[in-house]
Amino acid sequence: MIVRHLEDIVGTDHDIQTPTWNSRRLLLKDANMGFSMHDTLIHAGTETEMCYANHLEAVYCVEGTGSIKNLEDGSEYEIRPGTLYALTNHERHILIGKTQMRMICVFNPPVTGREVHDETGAYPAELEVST
Ligand code: 9YT
Repeated sequence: MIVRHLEDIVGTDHDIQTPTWNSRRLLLKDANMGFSMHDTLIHAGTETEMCYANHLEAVYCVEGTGSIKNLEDGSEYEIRPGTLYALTNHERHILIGKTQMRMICVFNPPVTGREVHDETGAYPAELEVST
């Protein structure tokens, strides 16, 4: 069994910072759960374009407001606490934080740790972990 608290992650190398988001990686590939789980902050007033070519991702909003635009068909959805979106077909999308949004993110396959988006908006299929 694994028991962790967000406080154990904040400020460590499992707290990944980018200009538009900050991902606190609670559970990674090395936990052998088949998924990873992150507590992510999307910064207020930002837009992030992403396309997870190598992963499926489900995202559940617990704080803040914003929207998601599906660039495959142009559809746009409001996000508020209680909203879930699941990228079932690796959709290219833009995530817009109106206020700071706190999102619980689950990735399948799990990320290994340090991933940030590459120039295509994806994470690599697998990133080597240095121990
Ligand atoms: C919600 C979202 O896609 N944010 C970008 C970061 C990513 N979810 C992560 O690595 O936690």
